[in-house]
Amino acid sequence: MLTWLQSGLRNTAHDASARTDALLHETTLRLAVTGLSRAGKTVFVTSLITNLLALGRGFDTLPRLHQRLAGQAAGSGAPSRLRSVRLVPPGSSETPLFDHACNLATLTAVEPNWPPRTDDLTETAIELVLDREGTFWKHLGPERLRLEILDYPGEWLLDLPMLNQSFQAWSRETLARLREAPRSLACAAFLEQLPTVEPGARVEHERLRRLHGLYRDGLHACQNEYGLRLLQPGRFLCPGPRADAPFMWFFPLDEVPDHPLRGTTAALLEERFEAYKADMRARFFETHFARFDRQILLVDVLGALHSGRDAFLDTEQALALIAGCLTYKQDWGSLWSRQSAIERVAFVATKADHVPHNHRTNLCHLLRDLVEGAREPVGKQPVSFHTAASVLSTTDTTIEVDGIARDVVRGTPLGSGTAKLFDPGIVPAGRPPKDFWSRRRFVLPVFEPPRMEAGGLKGIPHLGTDEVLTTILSDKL
Ligand SMILES: Nc1nc2c(ncn2[C@@H]2O[C@H](COP(=O)(O)OP(=O)(O)O)[C@@H](O)[C@H]2O)c(=O)[nH]1
Ligand SMILES: [Mg+2]
Repeated sequence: MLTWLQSGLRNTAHDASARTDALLHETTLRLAVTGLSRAGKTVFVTSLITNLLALGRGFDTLPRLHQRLAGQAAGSGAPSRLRSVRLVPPGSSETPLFDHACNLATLTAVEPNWPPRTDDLTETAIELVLDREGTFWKHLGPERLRLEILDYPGEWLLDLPMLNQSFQAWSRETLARLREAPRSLACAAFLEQLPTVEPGARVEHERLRRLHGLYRDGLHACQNEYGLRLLQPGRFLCPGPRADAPFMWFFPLDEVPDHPLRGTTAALLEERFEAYKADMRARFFETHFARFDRQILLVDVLGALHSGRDAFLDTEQALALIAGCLTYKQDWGSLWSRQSAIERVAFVATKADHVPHNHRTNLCHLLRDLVEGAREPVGKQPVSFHTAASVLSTTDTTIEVDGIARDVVRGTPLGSGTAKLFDPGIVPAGRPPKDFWSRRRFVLPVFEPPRMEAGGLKGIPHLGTDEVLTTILSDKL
């Protein structure tokens, strides 16, 4: 009994001292990274962590950050305030761990490849130990900046407006959109079967499950075959955990009555819709989204530009919706009562190594136009715009066409083994004019990542990720 009491007291004293230490010496920031699928989130986080760890080993992998930490004396070889960097070992969190080691191993393999697809929220933490600035504060000893990095699918943010919608309103809005080309083509099988479902009839479980499958397949076809992005519900595309539980088996329904009778199709689908909203609210919006301090939003602007007009306009609308979620406090019911506002947002056009150097400024202007044109003004918190390539996989070069110099990039298409020149064409500095779409554009190639030292100890070549990080953290460095 005495030993138990002694150990209890020791633990309490230890906890209190750890809390005081954290209060004095530790700053924690929850840094969320999102973007629609294939925007480059996994690669971005892998590159950032690898380069932070390499910076801690003394390699100048993130020059902007290094400069910021060396302060006035930067450039004169002055020591940076950074003492060390480490990945914080996982504790007992319920959130799946971001698999940095596995992603890095794939990128730095003898035959380098891109990390596998992910569609769930994952988390990891990295700790920077920094000398304090100013003679007085130095007496307190070094401080720790703990970055809790969360990678989550941007598709989930597209569900935010659904939280305030009834099943009836959502169905009406969704079906109106679905009946327009090219959605109507991708969802033809679902739209053909929908009239066979009678909202007031008794539930036929197998038929409803089949219709749900057709709706879900239709959304996938919208994304994969037509490059469309404004698709709901987001978890039908990026399921995350509990992907196939019965509450997910719904689809939009024509003519939903105001108060569907129990036991009817409309009542069951409405019940599932409400259960889906409650689950999204509890598992994501209130637990994670409401607690982010900083947000990095990655956008594959070039990918959208090369997918044609319909895909581009749809991505633009999805981006407007997401940007609105991040930069505005709207009346999303009780959600915001638990939210500490996102303090900074960085918008990043990714995969900028697909275009040569002199096109990257236009790319940044285009991103800004897409976001700021969506809503005016963009919000109260600091917002910044960047272009980046998390893993620089090309080199810039110039060729001559009919006596005129043209800037292009050189890279090795994945699996081809031979480097090729790639001319991506003009990147417009704002929303493209109508005639832009009549020009022929080809699908952007997937380039092989560059050969790197196994383990990435010296870091990963990149473009601009240091600028993104330094901007989003500047007030804490
Ligand atoms: N060339 C190039 N390709 C990239 C870069 N970042 C991502 N990609 C490509 O985009 C794909 C999707 O990236 P990923 O990080 O998995 O996207 P996520 O779905 O947002 O996590 C990768 O498999 C690569 O082919 C980059 O910096 N340069
Ligand atoms: Mg991913």
